[in-house]
Amino acid sequence: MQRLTASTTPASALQHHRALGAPGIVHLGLGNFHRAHQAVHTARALEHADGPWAIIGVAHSSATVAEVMREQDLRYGVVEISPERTEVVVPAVHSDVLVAAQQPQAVLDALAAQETRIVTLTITEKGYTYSPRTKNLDLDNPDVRTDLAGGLPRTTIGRLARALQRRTATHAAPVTILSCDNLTGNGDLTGRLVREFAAALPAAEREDLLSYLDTSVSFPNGMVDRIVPATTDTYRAAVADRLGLRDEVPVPAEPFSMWVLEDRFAAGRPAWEHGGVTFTDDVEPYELMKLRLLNGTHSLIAYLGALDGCDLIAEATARPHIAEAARQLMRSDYLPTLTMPADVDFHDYSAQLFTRWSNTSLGHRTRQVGSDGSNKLAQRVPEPAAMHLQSGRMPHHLALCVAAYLRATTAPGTTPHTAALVDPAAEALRAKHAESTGTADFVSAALRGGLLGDELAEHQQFQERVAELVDVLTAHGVAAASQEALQA
Ligand code: CS2
Repeated sequence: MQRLTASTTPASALQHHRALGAPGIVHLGLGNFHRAHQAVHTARALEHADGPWAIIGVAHSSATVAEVMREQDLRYGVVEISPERTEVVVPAVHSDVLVAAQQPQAVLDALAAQETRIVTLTITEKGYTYSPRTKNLDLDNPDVRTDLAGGLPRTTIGRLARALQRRTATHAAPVTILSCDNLTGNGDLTGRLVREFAAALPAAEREDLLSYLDTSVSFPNGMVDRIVPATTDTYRAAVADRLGLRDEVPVPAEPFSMWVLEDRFAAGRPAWEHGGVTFTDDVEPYELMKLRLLNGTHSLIAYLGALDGCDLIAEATARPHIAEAARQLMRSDYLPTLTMPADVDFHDYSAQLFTRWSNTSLGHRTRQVGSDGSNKLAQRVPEPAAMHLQSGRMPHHLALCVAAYLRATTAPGTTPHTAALVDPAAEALRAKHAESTGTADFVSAALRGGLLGDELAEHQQFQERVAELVDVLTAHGVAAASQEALQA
């Protein structure tokens, strides 16, 4: 079978037919999410107006996708899949791909180039090298320290700061840095971390950079949403079936996609308003709605599902006790902490979430959503939990989410799906678990270790509730713990 390349891409699958123009965008984090979300919205915008919006995609360390994309003339298929239909589109918006671990100088050059107008990021929560407890740049992180000392940077924040320094010293052209990660106030946070990095530099290096940051660099906030599982042979087969071509790096995605952005671009942007993007002055209600109702509930479903023996999110959502726990988490614990965006109705949104989670064709795995909980939960649990606790109410389902995370992480042998979870904090949590005198002691040690911020680290009643639920999960399983959280 012929390979997917520029010359074999069928016109019917190609997402845009206009000129890409110069590479106005450098994207850090060439993962599946970027390739199925931002690339697709940008291709749609390019259908409306020509570039300069070709994208240079930068992989952080793995060269696999970049190498195959090069072999395929930077083409790949996005397989939009639901039980009703499967469609393959080819966004074709990349003009080059780089691998930061192998080509750090080329990455710095691309970020510092005058023609770069926007730098977009999907580097996941842990890529921001900040402390989930303080939300400040983690100055104890050895890579951050090395980047501050000079030489070619290894962290994303270091790379951004060093590239901005070079821009200041050369052309000083304005640029936008656009975070597309699931973090509260993702633009504000990125801007603050870059400033903290700049502030930690020697005085002689610091001043010009800080004033360039003030005058010429913007960090809009944004909310991104599309469920994008890992690639498997099923999706390679779907491209072969639909296009009659061999694509080694297709990206699966649900049909749904949403991107809400603040319109604060220092040096222009693609006509994304024609590419399905919503612009607003106030992204926060969208961000919090999505981070809590979708991502927070996703975590609960993933941990309860993995503990209950489910490989897939759709399988977990189909179990009535897990679905009920998810519904309660949304309605009782999350909704009261939200101001829903004016154009979104809670009932419609939550019903739509259930439909999306129940997409059985998608193959989204509990292990994918459940991995990296130590970085993800900090965005999804502490703030809403604290809001309830401050007004004297126990958020039982947030406690259940934390309990399920702790149980899944410290008893990986429970099912093959808990065994498959990957988390940078797992080892430390297991050590605490082994040393503790009982569940309450363990939960308190885990939370005092900074897992979920300062407020929950001090809240004894919350910790006791989490410990009770861990005990029920351990002794009686997921259905009993879901019932216990409900009865409260
Ligand atoms: C998920 C997200 O893995 C996770 O933590 O909750 O990746 C989720 O699928 C996306 O944010 C959907 O937009």
